[in-house]
Amino acid sequence: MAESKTKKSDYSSEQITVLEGLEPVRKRPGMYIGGTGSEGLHHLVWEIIDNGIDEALAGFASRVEVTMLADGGIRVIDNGRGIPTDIHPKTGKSTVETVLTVLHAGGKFGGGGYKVSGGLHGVGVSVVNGLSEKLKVTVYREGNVYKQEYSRGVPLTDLKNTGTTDRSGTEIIFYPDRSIFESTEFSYEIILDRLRHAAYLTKGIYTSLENEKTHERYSFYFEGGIQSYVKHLNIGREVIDEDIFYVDKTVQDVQVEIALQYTDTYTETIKSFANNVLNPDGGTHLTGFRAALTRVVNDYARKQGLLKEKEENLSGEDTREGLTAIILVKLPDPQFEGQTKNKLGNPEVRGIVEQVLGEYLSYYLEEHPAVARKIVGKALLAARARKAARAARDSILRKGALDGASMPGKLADCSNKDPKESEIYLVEGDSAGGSAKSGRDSKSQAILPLRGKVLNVERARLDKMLANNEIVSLIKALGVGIEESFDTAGLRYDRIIIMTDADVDGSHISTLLMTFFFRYMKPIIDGGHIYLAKPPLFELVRPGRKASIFIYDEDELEKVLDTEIDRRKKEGAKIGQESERFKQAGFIEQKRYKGLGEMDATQLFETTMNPDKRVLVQVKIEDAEKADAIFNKLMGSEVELRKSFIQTNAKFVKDLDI
Ligand code: 0RA
Repeated sequence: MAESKTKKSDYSSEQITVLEGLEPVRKRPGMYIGGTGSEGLHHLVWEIIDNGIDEALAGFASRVEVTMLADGGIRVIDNGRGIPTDIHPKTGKSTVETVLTVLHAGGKFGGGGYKVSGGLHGVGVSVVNGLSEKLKVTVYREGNVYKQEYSRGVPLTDLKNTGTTDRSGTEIIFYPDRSIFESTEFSYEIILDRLRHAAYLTKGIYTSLENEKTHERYSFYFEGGIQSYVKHLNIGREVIDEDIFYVDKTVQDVQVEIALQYTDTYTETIKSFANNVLNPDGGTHLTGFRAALTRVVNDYARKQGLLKEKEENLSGEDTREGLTAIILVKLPDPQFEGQTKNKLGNPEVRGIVEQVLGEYLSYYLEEHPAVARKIVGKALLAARARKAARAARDSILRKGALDGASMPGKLADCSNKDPKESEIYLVEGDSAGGSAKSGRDSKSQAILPLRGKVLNVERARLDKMLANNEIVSLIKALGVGIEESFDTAGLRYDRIIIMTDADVDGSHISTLLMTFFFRYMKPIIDGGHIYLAKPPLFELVRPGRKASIFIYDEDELEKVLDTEIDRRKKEGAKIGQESERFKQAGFIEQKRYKGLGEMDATQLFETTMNPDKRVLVQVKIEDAEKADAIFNKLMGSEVELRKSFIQTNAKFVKDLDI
């Protein structure tokens, strides 16, 4: 990531800073490409592609074509300027060789344009060379064709002029080093996804991918750029108007491109990019965007009398409900912040984005009164729903329903009131709940059975959720309140353990609960308080029916059986007449558990709740985020997806409020 401080406008070869050879790259590949697994492997492809994209951003290339060769290599061709072939004054070698053999000599030139490569993720093409068994470069430049080959970053030949051409550009073929990468198998889907996004974000570029082995091929060209991206994101969603707002404007060296469209969903999908790199945590461009949107929608609503003088302003959240937007800024010197560098930091960008969107969106609303009215109408609805939710919550709070004073009837609380020494089991169904209540250690373990309609938190708003007994019981039992009244200080249990059947329905219910925690009680997940209980899948019964072995997954079953059979063989037991493996292993029965309900209270405690023996899986924020994403997909407004989900999960959906 170290960059040479060169003046961008007058690039010349000597400005390439020569830092070091490629030995460090081979010694510590992880430092340059993040690792030697699949992600690191694909990083090599991104590096080459990004250089081609940079040529497109600088206005010199219009195509980036990738081929997964039948022999395992990757070929990337662009029609940019071609890597310069002149002799580099510092190295005395061609610039091609310099770019390909000197660390950090790559990306940072190209005539003052914006760059994808050499930025946040860019490490330079030399890194790819250093990590490749073989790399062949062909440059088409100023009428000539130049070629050179390398092995593990070391040139095998000089750069040779091999003929004439009327094209221009760069072609790189590389074979990742099998002694470095865990696998050198590239993924068509992963590369294709990258090329799709590159095409959305780089207006007018054509990208393509071909897999020579499978003969798959696909190409992308989006005349609309990020407008097409918004359209793509809204597939399956009901849009309030087909028209997509779009602006592309450069202010003080910062190019701002924004596309947006409203849908009739409750979800907000805003993706922000700086120099074509996604900023998952937003940053100054997103802040500017939000400020402008809130202001413009409110101004319009007031001017049109849709918002009366006495009424309070629409909140930012209200104006973003159902919004899908892409924010793309390009700037000469992007600064990224935060531990993961996921956030754009350049302070000037905020005002510039706010100014550009402010000006063009208010103009757009004036020009499209029908769309404008729908947007404002939607925001007003969102505001009303928000107020209704608050009123519902306040009324419930007034009744004391959510505070700790009254505990839900179904809760079997533990006697110890010290949260540090208490845990609560959220149990699927009343029957398992009953067994859990009789089997538990009542001093430290509380039980809350959950059943019936568990709410679809994706589509339900807070007011509806608070009308749901299961959710209210849960909030009450935990003692943390909800939304504005949410406070982890009230948490009554150190561990919240979700205990469901080890089947599809069970996993759906835990998905649902995790989604709820993710949306409304994130700090509890961050605090490491949420766990999944793991009930056994099998019981191996010994002769005499004493001290059964409980098994928690299929692999473990095979291992235990193998070990037992081996042990018995060594002891000289006669094995072989018995057909079933559990019998060969000396057990008299192998039981398969389908649900918690099949165990009696003692078994349930011993296998799943006894702190000395049980298996708990801590829910990490990534797990909850995944659950949330699954939920969005399945329960969101994508009609077709939902239909097929409902068809395959009839029992689960019956319990959902969708
Ligand atoms: C150094 C300088 C220039 C372009 C490139 C490298 C370049 C590298 C790659 C890698 C793949 N495709 C590429 N295309 C270009 C600037 C060229 C100039 O100023 O003429």
